[in-house]
Amino acid sequence: MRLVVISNRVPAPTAATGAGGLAVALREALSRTGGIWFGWSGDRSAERALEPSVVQASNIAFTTVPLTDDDFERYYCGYSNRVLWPLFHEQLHAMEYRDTYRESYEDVNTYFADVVAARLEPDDFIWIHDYHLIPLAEELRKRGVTAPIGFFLHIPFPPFDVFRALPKRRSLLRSFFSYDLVGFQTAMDARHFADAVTREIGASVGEDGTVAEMEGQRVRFSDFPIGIDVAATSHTALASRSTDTGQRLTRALRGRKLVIGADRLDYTKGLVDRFLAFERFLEKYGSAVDDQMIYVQITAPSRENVEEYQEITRQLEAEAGRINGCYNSIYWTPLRLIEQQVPRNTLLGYFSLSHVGLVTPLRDGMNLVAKEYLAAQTPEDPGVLVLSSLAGAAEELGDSAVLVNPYSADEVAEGIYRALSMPFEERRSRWERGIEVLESNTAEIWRERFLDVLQSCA
Ligand code: GDG
Repeated sequence: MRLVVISNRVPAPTAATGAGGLAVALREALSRTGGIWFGWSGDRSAERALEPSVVQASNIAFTTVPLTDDDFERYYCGYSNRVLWPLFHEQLHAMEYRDTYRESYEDVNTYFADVVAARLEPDDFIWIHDYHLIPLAEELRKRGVTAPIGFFLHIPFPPFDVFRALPKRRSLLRSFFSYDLVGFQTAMDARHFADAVTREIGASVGEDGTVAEMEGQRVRFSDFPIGIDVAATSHTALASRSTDTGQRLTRALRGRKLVIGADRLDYTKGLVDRFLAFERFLEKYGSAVDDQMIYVQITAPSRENVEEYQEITRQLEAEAGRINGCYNSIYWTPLRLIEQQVPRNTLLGYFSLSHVGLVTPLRDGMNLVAKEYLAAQTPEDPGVLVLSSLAGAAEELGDSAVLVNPYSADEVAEGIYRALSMPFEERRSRWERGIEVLESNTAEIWRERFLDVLQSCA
């Protein structure tokens, strides 16, 4: 038995261990059984490749192909990031549909299928990741692949009333039926999926809501909330407190409490609304917290070629300048915007030294920052997570975080104040509940649960 993982991007073999939880979890799964990690190399070239480039690192073959400029514009920036990403996050105003995007999406999935199908062995099983590659199993089946194929959607599945805004959506829904198993982040996503396939393409869903059937095709589906490596995250965070960067932050804080946010730069993360909520917090509580706290927002650049992302950068810079302009004084600048990717251990150290973690996406499949933030705290002085009720993580962490509606600046402002002033006993008991949840569903447990069910489909 050999595992074949397929995702839009494949991490460099050398980078995977330093990267976030997901890359590590998948790499571990691959190293256990040996296998292939296939996807886009991140390069663009004039022609698609007939033969992939393969870098063998111990028992894993990192197998990649380039995209053409057209593929990049239409499949990646277009259908994946301007259609499916906003649609699935219920941000219809950001959706920009074109038939040419959809055609390119389908075409790149056939390109991937051609390259992968030629490299499969009889007892392989295949795990496909995320919204870029929904039709891939169907294309593999057309090429005679009979291996078990699983799919995991990292982002939310939208309610049917939102989903039906997608033009020509039926074939996308039908393509889910070529999988043996489809995993979602939350039970709500799985329900939305069941609703869409029954209402749109007349599938029937079994009473327990985990099997859908259509024209003789049958797919199992369920929620498999993604986890993190709690022990490694906590260990790295603790170790990072006493490094130079950790000590430098402690000195810079001069006893002030740190509110921290760290997000990929993306409109779904609700950063502009978060800044406005922080302004509301300063309006309401500014005199009480004057020079007693600072808010640091780290935004790691992403998808820089997509115009909307450049626009958020401009908005954030303008808002940060305006808010600081209103509230800073000779001794206090309340908001600091750091527009760069911080090394992972430094970031976890910052989480550990902070008092409040601010995670307020407008919608999110799960949100690993929320989980990493809790794992980075210590029982001696745990920080408080202020979490959007619209993040998938809220389904598991509702008892341990201060839940807020990210669309309400008042609620977020109050959440920040409540977190900053929360008594030790309450902080500790909330954190303990959170850690218990995280330990009961680590990255390893998530992966093994999914692969066990997938194997049982063989
Ligand atoms: C998708 C879904 C789902 C952030 N800033 C820095 C940095 N990060 C790391 C975090 C975390 C990762 O990036 C972000 O993960 P999220 O889960 O928050 O968000 P997406 O990238 O949108 O991921 C999401 C996830 O897939 C997994 O299924 O949870 O809902 O959208 O690990 O720590 N890392 C470093 N520097 C930074 O400045 N090193």
